[in-house]
Amino acid sequence: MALGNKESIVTNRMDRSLRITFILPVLNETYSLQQTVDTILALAGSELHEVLIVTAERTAAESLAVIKTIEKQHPAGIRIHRQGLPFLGGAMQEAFDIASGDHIMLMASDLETDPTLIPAFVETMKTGRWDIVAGSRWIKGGGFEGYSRTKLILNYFFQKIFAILYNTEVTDLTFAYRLYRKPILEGIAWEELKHPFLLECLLKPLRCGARVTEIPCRWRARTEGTSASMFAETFKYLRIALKTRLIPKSRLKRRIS
Ligand SMILES: Nc1nc2c(ncn2[C@@H]2O[C@H](COP(=O)(O)OP(=O)(O)OP(=O)(O)O)[C@@H](O)[C@H]2O)c(=O)[nH]1
Ligand SMILES: [Mg+2]
Repeated sequence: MALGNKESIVTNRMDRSLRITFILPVLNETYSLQQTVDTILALAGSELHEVLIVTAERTAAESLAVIKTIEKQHPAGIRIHRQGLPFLGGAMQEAFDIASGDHIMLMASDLETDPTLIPAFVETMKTGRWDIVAGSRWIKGGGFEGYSRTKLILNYFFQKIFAILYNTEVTDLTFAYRLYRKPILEGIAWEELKHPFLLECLLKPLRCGARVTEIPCRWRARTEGTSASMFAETFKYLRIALKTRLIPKSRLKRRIS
């Protein structure tokens, strides 16, 4: 029996590969990075377009050695980029610019973004009309393991403030585990170079009208290396949230000269 128009559109969306660029920024991970890449390659199947590993000048020699091994193990599908801009925000801004897939998966290589959840992101993106599928630690099924108490309390209140400011039902605006339709990121004028970029890259698309849904994720503290995020930077999240809320929509996009 021939499919009706509506049914065939849905079937096409399910069948078509998302062609995902998985962005993996790396500073000091070794086995966590290897496990992240292995899991992506095992689970992403035909949805995979490329794994884009972003390194910095200060990426540890041990991590660079693991990256070399990964390149040898998987000559196709792995791309390495040495960032020019500084810090995590700089790494992500450049990765957004050079990613060549149709979708972008924002994640980390320290296993705090559990790679076994990739199929849940893919399925949610394929079955809804979403621009962004975001991981949330604050909905049923999500959570934190090994997060500091002070950070947890701050995180709770920040989420509430951001949700009110942006009049959104999104419950986790700072967890950088998200699957984006690439066009929703294109042309946006980014400014943060450090960790608050992870908030900016959800708030600016939201202000541009992005349709966002969430899936539950459990965050588990890394078992190797250290976080590069500075507690003193925490209040910069408030600054970018306020600034992004107040600037006119016309200034959210880069000017084309
Ligand atoms: N290329 C690159 N990667 C980075 C940089 N800073 C952090 N990363 C990587 O980005 C990922 C997330 O960074 P973390 O510092 O763990 O940040 P976080 O988990 O959001 O912060 P916490 O909640 O404080 O742990 C990790 O895999 C880091 O190795 C950077 O400047 N350049
Ligand atoms: Mg981390």
